[in-house]
Amino acid sequence: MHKVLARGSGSSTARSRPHTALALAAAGVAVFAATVVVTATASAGTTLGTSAAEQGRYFGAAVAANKLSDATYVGILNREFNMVTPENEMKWDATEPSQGQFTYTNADRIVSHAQTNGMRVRGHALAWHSQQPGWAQNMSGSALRQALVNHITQVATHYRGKIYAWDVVNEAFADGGSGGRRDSNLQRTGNDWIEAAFRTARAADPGAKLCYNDYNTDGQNAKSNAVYAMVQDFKARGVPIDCVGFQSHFNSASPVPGDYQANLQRFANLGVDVQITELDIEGSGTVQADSYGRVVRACLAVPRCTGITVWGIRDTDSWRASGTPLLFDGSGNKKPAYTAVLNALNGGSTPPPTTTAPTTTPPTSPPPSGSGCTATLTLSQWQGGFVTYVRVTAGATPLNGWTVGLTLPGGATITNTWNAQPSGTSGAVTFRNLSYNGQVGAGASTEFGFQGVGTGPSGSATCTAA
Ligand code: 9MR
Repeated sequence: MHKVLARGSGSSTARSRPHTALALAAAGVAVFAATVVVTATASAGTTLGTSAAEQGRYFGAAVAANKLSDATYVGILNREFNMVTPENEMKWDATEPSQGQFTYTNADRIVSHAQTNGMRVRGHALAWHSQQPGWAQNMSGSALRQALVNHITQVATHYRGKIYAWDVVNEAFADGGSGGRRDSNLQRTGNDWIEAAFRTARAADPGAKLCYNDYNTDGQNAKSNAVYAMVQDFKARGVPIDCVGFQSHFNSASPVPGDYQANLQRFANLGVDVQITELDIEGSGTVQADSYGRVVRACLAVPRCTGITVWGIRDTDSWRASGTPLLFDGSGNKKPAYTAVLNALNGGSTPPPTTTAPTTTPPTSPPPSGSGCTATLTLSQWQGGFVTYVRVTAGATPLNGWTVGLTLPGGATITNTWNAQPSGTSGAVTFRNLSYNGQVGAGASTEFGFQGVGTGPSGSATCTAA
């Protein structure tokens, strides 16, 4: 059930991104590896995924396993997106249709497609009042609590190491002005069911970011205030929570709220990442396109907004197809909304981040003549935060795995890494390749990146072939 609240419309303000040349200059921070910076800036991305990656974000889509045999669908998916969310395949009714009998076939197909094609996965959803199997719907009390904990343990363990972020709990708060929890069989097991779910998920997959996900929380209102209070309480008490997902299903009765960016920012200020998790906006033409652009600019203006996922690929793939809410039409053509999103990711009407003259000569990195590899850093620094891109280039021998080492300045903390596995978040850190980008041909290169708070690394990086 959605959109029972109609919010007042409001115009969202276009904001410039924080990591502009101005911010760089004001911060007086060295930008180096000039050649790479110029390349990255001059060649604005031409797909949603690459353009988002240039901003240190991902761009994802909800994917249905039964569409992976549709060539047009897969063509767009592989070209445009670098994150996937299984639309239904990881839900409780799909993964545990009979108690204790787990079925992962369809979800595994999506995860495997993602891994093969260099995409990451948002897991959706471990605990939800809806789409429960019949046997769970009929349970209550401690038996249901135990079944939920077992479900989370089993599913999160099955996918351990393969999930970027889990929607651990979905839609647990009530609509309207009550500011309370939604009544459900899960809620009736005790108010601590949400924290029990998060603690269980952390134990099963310590490497996944753990998110709370909901709708009608996109602006400040009684419902989002209640979620905010829960996140604040979890942070204060050490309940593991890393991110909050804002579904962002919009239509004319429930448009992008005027305080969308401010609402994302206030959650980020609690010390969690924020993600736009199920974006769709009903409509067409420039009106729809403008709303999409506003959403993207809001995310880019919030340093801890780590990515955007649209809830389907073509309009005909949407669970609300009649509202034509997505970026591609039924034939797979790009809509004006697509162009608005891409332009927003590439800087839109705000000036692109002009490259500041390098104050440090980059360690020039011709492909190494011997075996081994080199790592070249590109730093984008703004007041309080940074994004670092690292290009790994193979020498004369192809790489079968690589490790990059660097030291972060004191006070710097990594909050998000993509395309590599970091060993830590501060001080001396190493980054290992993931399963899909360890193999690099002789003289070829691959890129990973990380985002953080504080001052980004301005020294050199080591690269070691596995
Ligand atoms: O897109 C999903 C659709 O195929 C299912 O029939 C529906 C059943 O509840 O769930 C849809 O996905 C929902 C998501 O899991 C949670 N937030 C609302 C989504 C629909 O917008």
